[in-house]
Amino acid sequence: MQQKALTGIIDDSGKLAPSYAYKKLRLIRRVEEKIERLYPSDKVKSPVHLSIGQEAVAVGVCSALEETDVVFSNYRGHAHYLAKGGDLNAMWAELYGKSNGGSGGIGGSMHLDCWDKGFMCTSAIVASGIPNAAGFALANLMKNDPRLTVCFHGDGATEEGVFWETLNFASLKNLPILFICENNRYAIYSHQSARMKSDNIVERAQAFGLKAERVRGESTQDFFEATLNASEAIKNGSGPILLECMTHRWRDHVGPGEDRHLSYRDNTELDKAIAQDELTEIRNKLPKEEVREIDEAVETEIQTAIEFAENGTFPKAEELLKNVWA
Ligand SMILES: Cc1ncc(C[n+]2csc(CCOP(=O)(O)OP(=O)(O)O)c2C)c(N)n1
Ligand SMILES: [Mg+2]
Repeated sequence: MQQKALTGIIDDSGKLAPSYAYKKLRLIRRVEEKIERLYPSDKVKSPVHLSIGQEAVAVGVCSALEETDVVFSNYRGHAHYLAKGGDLNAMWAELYGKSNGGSGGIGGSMHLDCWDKGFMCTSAIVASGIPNAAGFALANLMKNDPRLTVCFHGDGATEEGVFWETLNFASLKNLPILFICENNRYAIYSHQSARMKSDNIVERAQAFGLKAERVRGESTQDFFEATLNASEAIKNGSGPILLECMTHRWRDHVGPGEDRHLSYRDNTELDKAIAQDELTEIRNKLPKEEVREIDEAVETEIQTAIEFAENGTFPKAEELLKNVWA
């Protein structure tokens, strides 16, 4: 906690500092808005799954972690990557398919990593990060390495068998792992109620012997506090914990733009979520001058990343199979 105070992550009262939270939330929002704007130009070479609306989970959770803790994520991973401190230049170049991208330009938006900052990987395959994260946690346990492993996944990922197999194994072996279920209620265009008999991910996780709870509210501070408590418990040997974080995806499942015209969800529900935007709420609490400075710094950071990506070169055709194992 002392380190968090020194780096401005928490304020004097021990809460997540509004200026820190705002800077992260703003960076993530503006990065994704810029991606949306650039997308039609075909500069972004892969599909994108935007987290606009869900940023509070990523920022709340990652701000509570230590830099050495390690995050695994899914294809909707821009927010997790940036909240954990992932390098924006490397991310933008990766989106542009350039060699100076984090995965050498061959992974795209769904395959991000930044090991220096404890961000292991994202993956396009639903639930595939879950057993990988548990394997990492098991290795750490066996090596007496105190790092926490954090695994972000969606509500839809809990419908994969491997999710429950992993919970069973993690619980059995008392693995030091935190599962963050980002429940935006949808898997592509299907509501949770069309996919599950009852809305009880937490109860089902508890049946495997895990501590599991739904986070009380949907603010950055709520996610921060829940993660701090869970992280402390896990580091003291509690075994795995699952936090269900309720949230709202504002954009289409994949690609830029909204999806209101598809009429698969109640747009008034979406309007309500947008009206309660966490970013705006925190922004309104900060002095105007501070907001202006943060906004300017964020725009400069994004512009620098775009230039970094523009200046990169595409990987050579002969490099295509370089990292293929078999
Ligand atoms: C194994 C597998 N099955 C199906 C898909 C297609 N698919 C991509 S995203 C997705 C929905 C996942 O929903 P959720 O886990 O709730 O995450 P969200 O997209 O809401 O963030 C599906 C079914 C896939 N990529 N991988
Ligand atoms: Mg979902």
